[in-house]
Amino acid sequence: MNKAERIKRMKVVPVSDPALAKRIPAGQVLTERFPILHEGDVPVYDLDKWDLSVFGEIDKEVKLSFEDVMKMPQTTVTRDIHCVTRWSRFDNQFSGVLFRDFLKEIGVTPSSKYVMLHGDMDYTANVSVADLDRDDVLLAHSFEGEPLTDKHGGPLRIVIPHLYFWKSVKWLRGIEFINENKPGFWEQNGFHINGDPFKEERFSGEDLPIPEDEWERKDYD
Ligand SMILES: Nc1nc2c(c(=O)[nH]1)N[C@H]1C(S)=C(S)[C@@H](COP(=O)(O)O)O[C@H]1N2
Ligand SMILES: [Mo]
Repeated sequence: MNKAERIKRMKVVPVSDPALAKRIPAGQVLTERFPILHEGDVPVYDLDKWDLSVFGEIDKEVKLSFEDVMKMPQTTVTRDIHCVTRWSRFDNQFSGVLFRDFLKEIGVTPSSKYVMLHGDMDYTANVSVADLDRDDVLLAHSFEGEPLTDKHGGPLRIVIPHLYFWKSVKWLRGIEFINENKPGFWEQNGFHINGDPFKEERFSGEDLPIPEDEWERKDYD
C-alpha cells in the first residue's frame, strides 16, 4: 500500500476550521475510524462471574458484580479522545457510571492521591485521584448507545478523555488506591507518568519510535 492509499484507509480528516483545529493536540491527526489497540488477547467473559475489585488504601475493600455497576446512576458523556500513536477522534459518546458517583455509591472516601487501574490481560495504568474526580471520567459499558464490543474493552472500561487513551484501561477489573504514584504498564515502558495530550506528555525520556502507521495497521470497528 502506498502512502496515499494508507491515508485514505485511515480516513484522516483534514481540519482547517480553527475552532476544530484547537481540539486537536499537537502532533495528532484526526480520524473518523475507531482503531483497536491493545497488548495480548481479547478476554472472554462469563458476565455472571465477572467482578470489579476496589482495594488498597481505602477504608473498606469492595467487590462488585456487573449488575451492581449497572444499578448505579448512569451518565453519558461525549468527548474527544487522543491516542499517543497520533490519532484523535472527535465526539465519542460513552455511557456508564461517573467515577465520582461510583465512589459515592460504594461509600469509599480515598485517603490516597493515586490509583492503579488494573485491566485484563495484566494491563495497568496509573492515574491521580484528581484526574478521576471530574465530570467526564466514566466507568463505561456503552459506546454510541451500544454495549462496548469486546475489542473496545467490554463489558467495562474506564474512559479518561483528557489523558492519552492508553490510560483508558479496557476490561477493567481492579481499582487500587495507592499512597505513592508509580508507573503502570506503558509508563514503565517509556511513556509519560501523566499523559496529558495538550502538553504532549508522550514519553518519560527520549522519544520512542512509534511508526507513523502503527495504528493504521491495526483493526478498526
Ligand atoms: N486492558 C487493556 N486496556 C488498554 C490497553 C491494553 O493493552 N489492555 N491498551 C490501551 C491503549 S494503548 C489504547 S490506545 C486504548 C485503545 O482503546 P481502543 O482499542 O478502544 O481504541 O486502550 C488502552 N487500554
Ligand atoms: Mo495506545
